[in-house]
Amino acid sequence: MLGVHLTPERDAVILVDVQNDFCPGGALPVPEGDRVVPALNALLERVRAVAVATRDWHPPNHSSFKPHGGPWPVHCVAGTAGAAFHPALAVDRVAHVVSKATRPEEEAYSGFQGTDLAAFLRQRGIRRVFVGGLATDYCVKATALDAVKHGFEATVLEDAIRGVEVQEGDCARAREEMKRAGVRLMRTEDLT
Ligand code: VGL
Ligand code: ZN
Repeated sequence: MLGVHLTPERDAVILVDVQNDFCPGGALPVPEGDRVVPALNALLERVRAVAVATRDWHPPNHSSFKPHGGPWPVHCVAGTAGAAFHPALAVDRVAHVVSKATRPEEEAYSGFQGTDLAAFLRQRGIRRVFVGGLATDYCVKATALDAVKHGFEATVLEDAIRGVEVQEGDCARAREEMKRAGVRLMRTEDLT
């Protein structure tokens, strides 16, 4: 098997927005969103890498919310149960939590936007990031593209992501856009 070996000296796994509101039953549910949890947990159990988790962490009056002129239902309000990580996610493996889009006028699909994520990774000597979570066509895509822009080698874990698919084909287009930008797509089973 053509596998990639991960080491915590060089590699980080980024868990993007694995939060209750993005899972079935949540405020902005991603179809099968909860399915990323066992895939990511199994990966973190098997490989040695620095794990980082991002979370959408909005104020109640965030500009992305429909009542405030935005496109989305109210979701991931800081401190609420909907904003909490999925209860089964292996948060004990997570070395650093990154909260994003924390101010009313600031939207941040990327975990790098307005956060200390790049600085944290650089400080730890990380050169490669492996990205999974929610949602493929929004925060996963934006985070992977920004990782490349920040000079990291970025891989998206195809079996550990799910998308919103507001328009049919959004996830397929997101994958193409990521590939064009130099993001690699791999399955978690190909990592050791
Ligand atoms: C996200 C829509 C709105 C995401 C966040 O995590 O992909 N999508 N806020
Ligand atoms: Zn949001």
